[in-house]
Amino acid sequence: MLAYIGLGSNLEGPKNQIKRALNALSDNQEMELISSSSFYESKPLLDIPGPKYINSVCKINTKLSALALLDFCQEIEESQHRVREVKWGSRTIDLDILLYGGQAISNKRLTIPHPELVNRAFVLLPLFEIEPMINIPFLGPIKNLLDRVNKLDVEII
Ligand code: ROI
Repeated sequence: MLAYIGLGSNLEGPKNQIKRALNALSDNQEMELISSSSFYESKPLLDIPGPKYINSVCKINTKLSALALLDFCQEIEESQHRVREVKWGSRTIDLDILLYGGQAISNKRLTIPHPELVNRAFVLLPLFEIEPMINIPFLGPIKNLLDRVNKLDVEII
């Protein structure tokens, strides 16, 4: 199954945090890392105080189920000492499954497509970079979504 994962970090060397998480994904025998976007820098969403974020999106091919993939993403977060303190708070690493094949999934642990995908230039821009022709289930061509968000303040680095 083809899946897309969004990565974000704004603590303890964000670029290295993202690189470490990408390495962990590519080291897993049950998936293949196909591509990953450039790194993008932006202020925390909603102007919540805190350091700037680095974000990236990667494409994988995996045999894992969506929930098993979520388990693995959370293992990576734990191994990089993600602490869940406050909602919307700063974090060393965040891995979000954005898309899993063309599937729509909705259960206690997982909503796919990721519900905030459409609102976030720091996700849409890197996804567009690696998959410019993709159609998001229910939402349509990524180009149309991108036209609707504010791309100011998201800088490719
Ligand atoms: N803001 C930015 N710019 N990038 C993120 O990855 C990010 N992640 C979050 C919140 C706290 C919503 N803000 C963010 O989880």
